Amino acid sequence: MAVERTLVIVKPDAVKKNAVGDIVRILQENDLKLLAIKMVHLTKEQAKKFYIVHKERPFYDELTDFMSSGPCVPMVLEGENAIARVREIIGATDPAKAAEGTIRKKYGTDVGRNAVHASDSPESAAYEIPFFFNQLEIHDQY
Ligand code: IDP
Repeated sequence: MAVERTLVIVKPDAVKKNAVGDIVRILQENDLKLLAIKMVHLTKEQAKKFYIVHKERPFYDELTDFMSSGPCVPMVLEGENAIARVREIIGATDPAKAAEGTIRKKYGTDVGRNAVHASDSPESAAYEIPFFFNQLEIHDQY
C-alpha cells in the first residue's frame, strides 16, 4: 500500500458547530498526519471552481451556495492508503446512511450539509490539494 495525501474540508455547517478540533483529532488518531490547515471563506466563484466536476449535477448550485455561505477549514492529511481510509472515516454522503462512529454520522445534518469533504481518488486529490495550498504551506518534515 502506498503513502497518499488527501484533502479534507470541514464544511461551513461543521465549522459553525465548533467541530473543527474534534474532526482533526479523529483524523490524527487514525494515523493520518496533518501537513497543512487553514480557514477560508470561499466566494461562490471559487466554490464553483473547486466542485467543477459536479457542474452538470442538479445540486451544483445548492452545493456551491452552501460551500460559500461561511468559512470552511481545508486540510491536507498523509498516510498509508489515506484516500480510501479517510472516505471510510467520514462515512456515506448522506449522514442518515453513514455508519455509526463516522464523522458524517456525528456532525452531518443532511445530504447537502454533511460536515466534511474528502478527496475520492488520487486524481481528485491532485486537483484539490493545490487548489488550497502551495508548496510552502505543506509541511511533512516533523
Ligand atoms: P461525496 O462528498 O461523498 O464525495 P458527492 O456525490 O461527490 O459526495 O457529492 C459532493 C457533495 O455534493 C456532497 O458531499 C454533498 O455536500 C453535495 N450533494 C450530493 N448530493 C446532494 C443532493 O442530493 N442535494 C444537495 N447536495 C448534495
